[in-house]
Amino acid sequence: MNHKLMTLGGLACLALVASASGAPFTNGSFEDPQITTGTYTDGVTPSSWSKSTPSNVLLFAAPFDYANPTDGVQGIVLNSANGSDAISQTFDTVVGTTYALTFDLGIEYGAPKPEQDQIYVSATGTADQWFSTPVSTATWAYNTEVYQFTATGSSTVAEFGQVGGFNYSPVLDNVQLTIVPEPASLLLLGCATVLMIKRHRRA
Ligand SMILES: [Ca+2]
Repeated sequence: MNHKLMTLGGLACLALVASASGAPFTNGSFEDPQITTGTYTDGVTPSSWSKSTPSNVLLFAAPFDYANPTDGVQGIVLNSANGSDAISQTFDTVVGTTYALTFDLGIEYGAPKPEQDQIYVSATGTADQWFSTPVSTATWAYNTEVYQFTATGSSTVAEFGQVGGFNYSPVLDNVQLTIVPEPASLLLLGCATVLMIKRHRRA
């Protein structure tokens, strides 16, 4: 392989690595836009997200009597009083790459008896998966959960929702998108090998 081809190979690898780690998933902590401290509203949609219609997805800012954020000062309640509520975001993905959505899932504080809610998470081309909240307690309990999907397109829609039937509602915060290590690591290893060969040939 001549130097020109190897340089092109190296650049291609760098471009692949850049695109594989640049998914612009944003506002997973629901901190934007900032609402008044101690209030909640279904009239504001968190930036970068879309809500189902009709929707009673509540954006809240601590201190709030019924829910507590796990990251920052704001979070959302998928308010089951409305029957069915969902929130979704569309973001760039690389076909064939596996991603993990991690999130903190709680339940509204104040349930008069132990209650456990469920939400579903879905992503384009991947089956829905259901997650249970902690059983309601006198503390701000939550579970950190992980949903994995393999991208089938250059953009993916991920949705978090519930279908009602609960007296108290699921609380969601701290949604983060990461690439599952294997493909990226292998790609980096391949690129490192190309670059090392290139450097060795130059020496
Ligand atoms: Ca937050």
